[in-house]
Amino acid sequence: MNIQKYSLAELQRIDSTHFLHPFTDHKDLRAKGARMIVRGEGPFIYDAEGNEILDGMAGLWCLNVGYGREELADAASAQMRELPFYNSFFKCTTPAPVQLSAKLAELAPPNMNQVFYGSSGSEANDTALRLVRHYWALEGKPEKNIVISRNYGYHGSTIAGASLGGMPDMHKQLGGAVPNIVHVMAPYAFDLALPGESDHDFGLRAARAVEDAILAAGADKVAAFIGEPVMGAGGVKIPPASYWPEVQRICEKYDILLMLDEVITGYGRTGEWFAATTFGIKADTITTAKALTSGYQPLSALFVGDRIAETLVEKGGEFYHGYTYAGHPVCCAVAIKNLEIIESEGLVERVRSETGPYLSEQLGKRLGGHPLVGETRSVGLMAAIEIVKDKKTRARFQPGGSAATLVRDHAIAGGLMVRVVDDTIIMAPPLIWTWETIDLACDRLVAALDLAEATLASKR
Ligand code: PXG
Repeated sequence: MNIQKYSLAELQRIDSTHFLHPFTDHKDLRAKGARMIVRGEGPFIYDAEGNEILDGMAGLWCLNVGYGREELADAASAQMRELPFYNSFFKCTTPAPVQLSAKLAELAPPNMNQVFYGSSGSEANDTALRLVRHYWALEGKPEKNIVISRNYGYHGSTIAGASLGGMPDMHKQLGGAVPNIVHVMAPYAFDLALPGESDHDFGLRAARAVEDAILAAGADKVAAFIGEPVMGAGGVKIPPASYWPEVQRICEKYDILLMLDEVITGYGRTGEWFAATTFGIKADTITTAKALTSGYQPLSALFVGDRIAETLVEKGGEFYHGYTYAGHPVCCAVAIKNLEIIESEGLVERVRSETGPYLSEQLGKRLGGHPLVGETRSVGLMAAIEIVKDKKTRARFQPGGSAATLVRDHAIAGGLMVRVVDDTIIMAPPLIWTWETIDLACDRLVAALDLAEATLASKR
């Protein structure tokens, strides 16, 4: 788009007048105007004032292959010229989603051989919720329909997504959530572990909260448990190693389906194609979106495990659910090319054996000793930095979130885009980051922390 036609101030005025942004305080936006990003190249984004910013958030957990990939533009353009769209309803199909489905079945865990497409993670989770309930109805147990989810979980912003998620502010605005969803504690050791409790014990305790919820409701009433392998939007909360095996054991014991939400962790972020592999989880559904196309096109794929898929086929009858754009050929063509790039450049292996371990080490070495840093943690290229007032007691500055926001603002001004959740700084950069990019990000994080410390030291 030719922004030269407009001044930045004019674009910002039009933006705040006509564009209702997601998750935004609109009064605040009108007063201050939005940050205008105009271009991307490799790991960098550029704003309308010409600033180059290292994108520590990959767009919004999306651009695993980075910006400026001509091949993806070419794939979209070729598909648009040949067949821009045809639906996949009424026993019709098109080649691109067929090819993509075969590729996805090859990459996914062994029991995942079918996918259901949508345009977003929220839609895919809506499908997943309907599907697990439909599964139990087909199995003659329609009363088995409660889904257990977790505080801090994020599963999207449709009514089903927000109901599944564990964000109280979102629940308050729902005007009535989807019924029969129960929330349990998150495996967030930094805030929730008891004094002296080991990570291992805390992980088991957090998993057993799932069992308590099953027992409270009655196992014959519980359809499924849903969780992100690593909570993303809730603050990159990485569970202790003891957590997922115990959750798995509990789900198996009570015959509860296990739904994984890998909208953020899918396609290499944790150093495996899916975090199910990183954490050794065997799921019945896996929700994916975002990095499936590296965000170049809106597309979600819900993997449906053999157990559910076989029941759908064997018991027959129509599943009354689907979206116009399910299996959109342009989005699928871009996804195929995106997966090819991830594969041919060895990005997943690079995260697993090189950049992931290096990021973890550098965050610890260079930031861990800083007076504002309570903890650094990461898995693959997904990281969190806890900002505290007191390293020993883990007390936070007040009001909550203000200290991390200050650090974030300094980071962005210093050329590094990061996100903040409460008092946690989070990062999820493109998988093309190298050791040098990680060094640059750490330089900018240290500078931002020092600038924030200069203001915050007097408040201790
Ligand atoms: N599940 C997970 C785990 C997600 O992270 C969704 C579902 C919903 O996807 P869609 O495509 O419907 O947005 C997400 C999305 C943030 C942020 O602030 C995170 C998401 C979306 C918007 C903002 O970190 N994650």
